[in-house]
Amino acid sequence: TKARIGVTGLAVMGANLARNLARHGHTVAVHNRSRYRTDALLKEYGHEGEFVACDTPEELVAALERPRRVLIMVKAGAPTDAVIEEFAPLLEPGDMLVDGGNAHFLDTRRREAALRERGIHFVGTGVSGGEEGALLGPSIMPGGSRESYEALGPLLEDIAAKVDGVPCCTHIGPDGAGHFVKMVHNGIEYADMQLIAEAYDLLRQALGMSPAEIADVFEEWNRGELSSYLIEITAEVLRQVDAATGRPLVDVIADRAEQKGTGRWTVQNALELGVPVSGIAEAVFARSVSGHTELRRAARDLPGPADAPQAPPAGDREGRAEFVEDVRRALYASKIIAYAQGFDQIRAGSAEYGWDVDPGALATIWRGGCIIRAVFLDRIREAYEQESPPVTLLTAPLFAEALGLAQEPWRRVVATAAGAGVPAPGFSTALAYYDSLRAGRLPAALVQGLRDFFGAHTYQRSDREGTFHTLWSGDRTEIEV
Ligand code: NBP
Repeated sequence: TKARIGVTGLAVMGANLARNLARHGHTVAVHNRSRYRTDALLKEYGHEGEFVACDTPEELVAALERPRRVLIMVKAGAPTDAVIEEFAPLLEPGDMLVDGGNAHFLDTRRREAALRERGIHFVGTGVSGGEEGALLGPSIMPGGSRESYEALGPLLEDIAAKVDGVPCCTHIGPDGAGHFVKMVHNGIEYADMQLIAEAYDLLRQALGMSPAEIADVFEEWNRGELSSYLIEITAEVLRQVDAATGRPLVDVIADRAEQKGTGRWTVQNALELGVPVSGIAEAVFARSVSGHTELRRAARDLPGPADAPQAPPAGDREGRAEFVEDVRRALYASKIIAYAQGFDQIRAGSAEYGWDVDPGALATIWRGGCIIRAVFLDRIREAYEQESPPVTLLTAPLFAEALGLAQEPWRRVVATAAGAGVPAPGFSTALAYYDSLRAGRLPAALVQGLRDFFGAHTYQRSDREGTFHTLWSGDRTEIEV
């Protein structure tokens, strides 16, 4: 019998996806550029299911039933192009090449267009959940043609995570749509982690709580509306003690956050589309600030507030509990903003590239398997399933109510952070966005006035139609242009 699917690229992700497929009863043909990985997979896990070890791309292709499905799990970038060039000539019209790597969606669009001309379906697929997700059930975001999803979808849905019996996999949209939403997913993940880190920092610095005490707080929060994978593992990381020094591990880890680039891609694309994703952008910049050792060293002696911290002192138990609750509400509100902005970007991208992405379906498949999995995504799904979906998630009834309850605590937290000199860029930018959208009038009017003054860029009036310019260097009368 022929294999149902082939996997090429058997590093950790490819090997785990191949095992996941085999464990679900599918015969999997496996191939890797260097044979040792194929051997290792067969030797250690060959008993888990039916594998067909292949030495060459030709062997892999020959081992597959038709239409052929080849899942590429190699390093993103040039290696992906190299592998596509190896396999494409061996395939026939109707066959599918699936890229499960972290490709940039514009590369996916290019590859899809080129392969479509050769009659091959190219399926750029976001896969989230890391190594463990790949093995036990990831969240899967396939793009590409609808036709390809008919042949591939059932297989992917089989190995995806399930929430309430619903697989965390759906057809996202044509060409680069799958990789696009995976990119924004990662951007949201950046924002979520930054907000969690700020909440921790405030409890630590303003209240003077220990990492273990803060772990207790996160464990408690994980039982409520914040319940999520990231909140859960925050408690675990904060509780970890370094074996070498006996200190909390979080105090020993160097405070420089690294990045692989998907957050940066998200913000670059948001700038192109003109979508304000300030929460994600601040998170990317916060990582970048943390890595600027030289800047930080140079600025270390700049003055801070004289009387920090501003939060309730150790004796004031009630006040301290109230502050912890304020931080929880600020975190939840800021999280709503960051997700709303990410979903705005998905809607804008979908319109720009002609994809018709269904945001409710996306929230559904992010409920499990992926890093941002959370109860909260069910609320987003519900918001988009309403008869008239909201223009922004902020005004969906449930979120509007949560923001209403949170807004005063949120202001207190941002004020406390500013007073105590604790940086909270994520909380602050989220609140500023909330207030900007709410504002009856924005000072953008003055910006337009300035632009007209120095560059004759003209302006519109709010009381009548037309385009106007004031003769700033003349008699300062207004003309219609
Ligand atoms: P890596 O990203 O470390 O890639 C290693 C694999 O690429 C090996 O199989 C290697 O073959 C192969 N490869 C390279 Br490098 N250049 C090649 C070439 N020119 N031709 C053929 N094969 C080549 O593997 P990974 O961490 O398993 O990730 C795979 C993909 O999944 C990446 O795109 C990654 O971004 C994405 N992803 C990773 C995660 C995660 O949590 N790690 C999550 C989601 C998505 P060799 O053995 O012969 O060197």
